[in-house]
Amino acid sequence: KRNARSMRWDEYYTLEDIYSWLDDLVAANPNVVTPIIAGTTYENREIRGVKISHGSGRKIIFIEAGIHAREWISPATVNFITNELIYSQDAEIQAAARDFDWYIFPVTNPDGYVWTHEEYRLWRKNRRPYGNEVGVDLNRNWNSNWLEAGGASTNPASNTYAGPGPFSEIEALTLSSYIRDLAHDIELYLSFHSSGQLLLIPYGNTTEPLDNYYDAIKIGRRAMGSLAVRYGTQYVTGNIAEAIYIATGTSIDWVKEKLHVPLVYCYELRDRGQYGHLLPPEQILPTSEEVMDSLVAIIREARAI
Ligand code: ING
Ligand code: ZN
Repeated sequence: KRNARSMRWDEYYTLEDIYSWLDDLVAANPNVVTPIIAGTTYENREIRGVKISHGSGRKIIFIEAGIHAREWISPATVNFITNELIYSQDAEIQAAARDFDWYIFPVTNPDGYVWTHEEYRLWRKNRRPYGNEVGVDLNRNWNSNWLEAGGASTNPASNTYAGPGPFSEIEALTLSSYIRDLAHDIELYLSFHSSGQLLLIPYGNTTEPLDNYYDAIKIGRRAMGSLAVRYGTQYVTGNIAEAIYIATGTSIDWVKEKLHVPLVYCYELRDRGQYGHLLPPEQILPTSEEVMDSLVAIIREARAI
C-alpha cells in the first residue's frame, strides 16, 4: 500500500493506488482534507475525491479530471495539484489553498480508467453496453445543447457517442447533481483533458463570444503566459468551437450555461501530438509544475479583474 509520502511523479497510477493515496492524505491531514464522493459508476465503483478546506465560508474551486479514460496525464496532473495544495511551502500556493474550498475529483470515469489499465490502453468512454457496443462519451452526455450542432454522435460505436439522452449515464448524472448542489459558491471550475496544449472556454456549439468571454480569454492568456515561463511550453487559449472543433453536451458548457459559474476552463494538457495520450511518464512532473504555475496565475488574474 502506498502512502502520501510515496506518491511519485514519474509514473502513472492505477485507480486503486490513487484512491488509497487519497485515503492517506485524509488520514495524514484530518483537519484539512475530507473524503468526498461525487457519485457511482455503471460497474458500481465510487467517484471519489477530496475536499481541501481551511475553514468555513469560502468560495469553491472545483476540479474534474479523468472523464476520458485514456488521458492519463489528467489525473496525474490533478494529483500533483492536490499534493501541492496540501504540502507546498510556496506562499502563493499556500494562500490559494487557504482562501478557497477545493473540491477535487481526479478520476471521474473510474470504470473506463480501470479498463485502460487492465484491457485496452486507448479506451475513452465509460463501460456501459449499448447493444453490441460499449460506452458513452461522458463529455458529450451533459444536458447542454445535447446532440445539437453535430458535435457528438448518435452511433454507440463512436468514440463521441452522446448516449440515448442527456444525462443517461450515471457517472455524468451523479457528478452533475453533486456540482449543482455546490453551484452557488463555485467561482472557478476546471476540467482536465489531453492533449493539444490548449486552454478552452465555453461554448462548444458556437464561436459566438458569449457571457464574460473577453474577461475569461484575458485571464486565460495571462495564465498561459505564466505557464510558459518554466519550460517554454506554449498553450493556445480560445473558445472550444474555434480552438478545436464543435462539441456539445460537455461538462464545462453545462457548468457555464446551467449553473452560471463565472470562470470555467478546460485544459488540454501536453503534448501537441508527438505522444498524444501516451505521454511518457517523464513528462508528468514538468506538465504538472507548469500547470500549477498557471493555476495560481488564474487565481491572481481573476482577483485583479
Ligand atoms: N478533447 C475534448 C473532447 O471532449 C473538449 C475537448 C473539452 C471539448 C471540453 C469541449 C469541452 O473532445 C479531448 N481530447 O477529449
Ligand atoms: Zn478528453
